[in-house]
Amino acid sequence: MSSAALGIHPLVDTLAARIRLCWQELPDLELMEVDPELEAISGSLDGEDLFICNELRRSRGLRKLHLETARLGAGLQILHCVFFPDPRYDLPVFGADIVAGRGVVSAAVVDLSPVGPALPPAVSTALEALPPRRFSQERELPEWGTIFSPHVRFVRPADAAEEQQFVAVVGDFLSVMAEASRTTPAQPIDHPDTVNRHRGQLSYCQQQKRNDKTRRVLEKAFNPAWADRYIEQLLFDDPLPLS
Ligand code: BLA
Repeated sequence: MSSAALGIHPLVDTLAARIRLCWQELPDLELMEVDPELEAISGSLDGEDLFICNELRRSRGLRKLHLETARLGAGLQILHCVFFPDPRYDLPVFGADIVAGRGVVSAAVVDLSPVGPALPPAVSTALEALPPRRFSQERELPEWGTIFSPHVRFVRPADAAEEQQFVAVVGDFLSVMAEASRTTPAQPIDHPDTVNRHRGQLSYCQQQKRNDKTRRVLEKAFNPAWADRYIEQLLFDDPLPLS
């Protein structure tokens, strides 16, 4: 079935395509198996269609590339995407979240988030050099949002032109991430910087798990135990211990 027939907002569709295109440009791209129970989830809730599609890859410097597209209940469509770095590489976390309902995008977030006190200098420099892109409705970050970089964009796109502009911002951030993943060297697994980045990624995952809005939607669509397992094992699984 086409995504339009499934009722997916065009912004979700366009961004998913943009992210898959970026994957193709990443070095040493590999498929990663998704738990068959979680790859394509469909069901119904109060007579509404419900489905979730999960795609996983990995590539040089990135332990897990996750793209989730979902339609949950009455007209709620979500794109969730995270590129988790391998802690041996000095790379940020790429994260994006789009929440649309009844044709309106209420939240569009994208960031390259640090796993230490600051972003890698080359990443900061590249982000600072991006073309300025303005949105009429900027949104305020929640209290757990201290994990995001100063470059985070969190907006409510006002119209189709701003939606297209958000796609451009995501494209900009993806290019910076792809370039960094091509050029950043690996450090030893027991290097103090690796250990610190591992800790930083754990804390990124912990903060994201404080987003009650994600948990509430999943609990309502499924149940609390399912939501908990899904968040812990797929959305924000901790990086493997270093030893
Ligand atoms: C907000 N995330 C939300 C909202 C919902 C979800 C319903 C509220 C929308 C709004 O305030 O307009 C739901 N997001 C989901 C669900 C999934 C999901 C169910 O990804 C997955 C199945 N969230 C992320 C990532 C980022 C992120 C990677 O998963 C950022 C990089 C951010 N989502 C994020 C932020 C908010 C949000 C900052 C606003 C939270 C708030 O205002 O309290």
